[in-house]
Formats: sequence, structure tokens, C-alpha cells
Amino acid sequence: MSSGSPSKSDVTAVIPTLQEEEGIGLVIDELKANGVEKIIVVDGGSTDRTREVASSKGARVVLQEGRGKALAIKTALKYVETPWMLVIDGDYTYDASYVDAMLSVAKDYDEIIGARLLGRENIPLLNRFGNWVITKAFNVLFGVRLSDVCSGMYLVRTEIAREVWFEGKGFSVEVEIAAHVANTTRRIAEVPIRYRRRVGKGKLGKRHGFLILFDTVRLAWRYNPTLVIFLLGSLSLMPGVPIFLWVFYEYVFRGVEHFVWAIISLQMVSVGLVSVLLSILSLYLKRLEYRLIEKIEKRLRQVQA
Ligand SMILES: Nc1nc2c(ncn2[C@@H]2O[C@H](COP(=O)(O)OP(=O)(O)OP(=O)(O)O)[C@@H](O)[C@H]2O)c(=O)[nH]1
Ligand SMILES: [Mg+2]
Repeated sequence: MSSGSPSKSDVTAVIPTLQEEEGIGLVIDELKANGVEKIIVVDGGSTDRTREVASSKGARVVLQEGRGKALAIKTALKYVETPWMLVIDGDYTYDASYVDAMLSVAKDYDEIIGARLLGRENIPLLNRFGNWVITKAFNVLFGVRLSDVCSGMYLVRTEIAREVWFEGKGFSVEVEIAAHVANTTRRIAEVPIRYRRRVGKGKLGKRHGFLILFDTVRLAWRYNPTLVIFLLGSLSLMPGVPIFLWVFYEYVFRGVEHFVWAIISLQMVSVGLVSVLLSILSLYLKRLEYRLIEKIEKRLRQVQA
């Protein structure tokens, strides 16, 4: 490990659970076998033996406030005392041994995502497709190049995680944390990891994919309102242009005058053009800001090293 890298004593594992009596013991054992001693299980009110198994394995067990995975992570942050937090699902799909690889790059970043490159066949096909769409949308909207923004295993600086609002619904929490980092410090990285088939029953339904995608767009709007202007501009341009062409054709080739339509369509075209151009300009500025932040961060790291 390079100098300055955090060690395992700087890490608290946070495991959100809901009905994971079959997986939770395995996850805790594997974390301990890999040297992670501080473990918090945030339970969403399981009615099986999840909490019992977790405390018998030596984890600290707390009940989450509210409902859903997002509020579980928010609750956990009240108890985490280390500079780093490792979020990992309780269904034994994520291999805890990758914590070493994640820690070894951690000093230069605020979030390190465990990207599921190995064992992708263990992600149900529909989820794989949903992850792909969400990750692509995320990359475009936040100007990053991630490959698995929905991963349930990630290392994040506790102080940065505390800045997140946790306003998205349950399963959008991964996207929300990544959006925060991507839009502020931009110190986000990925480490390839292996994914296993889950033990126990899944909670992710088909509609969750759409909810997460919706939240991705909503988060982008909050961080980057230019998009709203762009969409409104396009909405005005799309009917404006054909109406104007029709008015023009009628006047030139048939000698028919449509004054009212002419005024309406010209207004639509000019408002649309101005907003689209303005938003493209702001997008360039935003990209420039991102690139400058990256350059400054890089320089600072060079100076510190
Ligand atoms: N505390 C808490 N944990 C939850 C809640 N919903 C899900 N979880 C846990 O969050 C983790 C991820 O949920 P999963 O059901 O595995 O979702 P997934 O990994 O996207 O989908 P699968 O392919 O079914 O595994 C698991 O450890 C769940 O037990 C909740 O409302 N509260
Ligand atoms: Mg899972």
C-alpha cells in the first residue's frame, strides 16, 4: 500500500439489511476475515433472524429511522466514527476481500465504487440492462465515465457522505452519493470487483429501475438546472419550426397569409433557439468548471506529495 493510504482501522462497514438472515452472517464473517472489525448492521425492521444473527456475529446492530435503503445509510452515519465508511449489501453478493484494492487507491479519492466487472452473469438480466441505462444517463448528466454507478459496495469518506441530503427513494442512494461527489470534488473512482449470486430473496422490483432513473434526472436538475432550460427550449422549437415552415410555404407558393400563426411560430422559434443556445453555452462552462476543478485537485495532490 502506498504511503498515506487509509488502513482497515479507518473503516467502518455499514450493512443495510431487510430479511437477510441467510446472508448477513456470511457477510460479517467475510469482512472480519479480511480485517474489517468495525461493523454496523442497519436493519430496516426484519421479521426474520437477521438482527439476532448479526449481533451473535459481533456486529453492532441498529434499527434504521424511516424506511428504505437510503434512510438506512443516513441512520448509519450517526454511528460511524471512522474517516471512511464501506457500504456493502447484506446478501453476500459482494466479495469483502476487495476492500484491500479499494483502500489502496482511496487516498486520492472521496468515493471508490466496487464496479461489478466479474460475475456479471449473476446480476439478473433486467437489472443488468437497467444498471447500464442508469449508468450511461449518469455519465452524460454528470460528465464522468463510470461503469457501475448502482453497485452496492463502495467506500466513501464519512465527512463527504454526511453532506448528502438523502432525499431520493431507497434504492437511489448509490446514485445520490455518487452525484454529490461527481458534482462537488469529482474525486470518484472505480475498482473492479466480483459479484456473486445473492442468497435469500431480493427486494428490487422492476419499477425500481425507473424510479432510480427518474431520481438520476431529478438530481441532475438540482445540480444543473441548465437542463430544464434546454428541454423547455427544445419543446418550444419542435412545434415552432414546422409551423413556421408551413406559414412560409403557404405565403410563398400559394399566396395565403397566416398572420397569427406567423407571429406565434416566430416567437416559438426565437425563444427556443435562444434557450437552447444559452444552455449549450452553460453546459460548456460547467464542463470547463469540472475540468478546472480536476486540474486544481491534481496540482494540489502533486504539491502535497
Ligand atoms: N435497512 C434496510 N435495508 C434494506 C432495505 N431494502 C433493502 N435493503 C438491503 O439493501 C441491500 C440491497 O438490497 P437487495 O434486495 O439485495 O437489492 P439488489 O442488490 O439491488 O437486488 P438483488 O438482485 O435482489 O440482490 C440488501 O442488503 C437488503 O437487505 C430497507 O428498506 N432497509
Ligand atoms: Mg443484492
